[in-house]
Amino acid sequence: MSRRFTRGALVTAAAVLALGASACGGAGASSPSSSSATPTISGDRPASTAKLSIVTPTNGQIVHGTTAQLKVSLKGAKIVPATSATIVPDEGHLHVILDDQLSSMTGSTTQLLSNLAPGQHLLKVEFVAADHAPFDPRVIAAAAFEVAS
Ligand SMILES: [Cu+2]
Repeated sequence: MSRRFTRGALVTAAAVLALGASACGGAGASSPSSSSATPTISGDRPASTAKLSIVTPTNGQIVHGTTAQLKVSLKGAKIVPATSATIVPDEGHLHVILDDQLSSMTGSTTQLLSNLAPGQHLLKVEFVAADHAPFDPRVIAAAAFEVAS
């Protein structure tokens, strides 16, 4: 089993995330008179059949030490390598976002979060399509937890 989520892919996904965030803020600038003949590349994302939730850490949990076990429940979809440009509603992978920073992309529903600083943290996990971009509506779960020394 080779490790397919390379550093380069991670950087690409971070850029995609950043683009998505800015696109969300500045939408609606296009002229209504523009023809619909132009094919859209980034629009019209499919909906997903996935149901995602964070099992641990639980929302409000206090974690002792510098690590926390992330466990995700994913139903209605399966995880595939992030190498395909073919977008299927029930196939994708997970983006783990800690404190609004993309922490990892993973094909696993369990992961040890390490090097956690003391204090409050906001954890988000998103099920994204094989091209790293979100579904519409987004399949995302969040949990806030606190690291106590
Ligand atoms: Cu990704």
